Amino acid sequence: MKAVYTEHHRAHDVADEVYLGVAIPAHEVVQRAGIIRGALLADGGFELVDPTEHGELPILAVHDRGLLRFLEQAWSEVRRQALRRQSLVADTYPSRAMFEGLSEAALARLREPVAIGGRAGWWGLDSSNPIVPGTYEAARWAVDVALTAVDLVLDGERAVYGLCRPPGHHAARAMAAGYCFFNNAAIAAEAIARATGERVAILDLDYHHGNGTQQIFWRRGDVLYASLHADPARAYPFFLGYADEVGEGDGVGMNINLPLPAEIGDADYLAALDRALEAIADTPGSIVVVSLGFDTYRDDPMGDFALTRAGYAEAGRRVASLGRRLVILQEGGYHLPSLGKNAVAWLRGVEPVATARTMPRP
Ligand code: OKP
Ligand code: ZN
Repeated sequence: MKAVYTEHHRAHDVADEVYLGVAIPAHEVVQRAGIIRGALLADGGFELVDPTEHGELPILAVHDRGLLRFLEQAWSEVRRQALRRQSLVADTYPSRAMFEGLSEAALARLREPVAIGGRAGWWGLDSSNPIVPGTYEAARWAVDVALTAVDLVLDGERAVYGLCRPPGHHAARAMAAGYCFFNNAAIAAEAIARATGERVAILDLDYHHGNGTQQIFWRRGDVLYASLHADPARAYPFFLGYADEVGEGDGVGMNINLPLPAEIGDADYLAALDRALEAIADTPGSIVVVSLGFDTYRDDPMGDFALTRAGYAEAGRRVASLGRRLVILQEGGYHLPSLGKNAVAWLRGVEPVATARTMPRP
């Protein structure tokens, strides 16, 4: 299997994140991608491919131009103001209750502030998502990783893995959030929809609900979003991800949330996966984008699921059995000792050793 990877992810080098008001060691760290890359190379069944640059247009097909500009400018602004810090976290977020009672017209007059602390709040959601000097560079390349995986699949590959870092599924049209800046999977799905004219399905298997992907395609009848994730009643992103969120307008029925309980194991998880796969099989289209997270692993420090490596291999097999082409993009997963082996197990489930390595070529 081809795997798209670039060292540019290293530019997004975060030391700490803010959790309930205190700095803790960051979860979404540089080592994550190197560990997965190393495991792919050690396995031998993967061909590493460099991403190619795709420019701003595919990003602007999904995201607000203001978000792109903010992320591009944030660090030079921090430097210009001579703020002495290694990372930028918003000072003030525009909470919904602040605007209670305002008319649509008054809401429409709300504007991006000039001060950097306010700008970060305007384009952000949560305090766990610091911006560092190389964030923009890395986030742009993560999009290029995803779009290169799309190119390869459109050129005929059956399944391609994009080792995106930073991840993307919490980023909405006009918002960065939860370690995510640009929504790699949404940008990939939009590019596929435009290139093929077909419907596209996004299967989100990260532990967290992909609120950003849901938001971007909420009213779209041509993009199916199906997600298995921790019940938002107990887990980030807290405010979205419930089963009754089904889409609106043309998108009614094209958003499927399967919130899951703590301690869920392989058997119950795979049963939920089958429900999502049935919905995908019922939707026309030949390509599925997978948002793949390993924070569902039993030892993950952030998740509370109890999945095993064997469960990942089976999940990969079942997704492959859809018989559709797959653009598989990395999202979360924070248990460093298991991350590489879990990725290999999942991807080998899609493309077993026998086909990749030992079957004679015609
Ligand atoms: C990103 B992805 C816990 C705070 C968590 C952000 C979580 C982002 C997860 N210390 N806040 O979906 O894996
Ligand atoms: Zn996650």
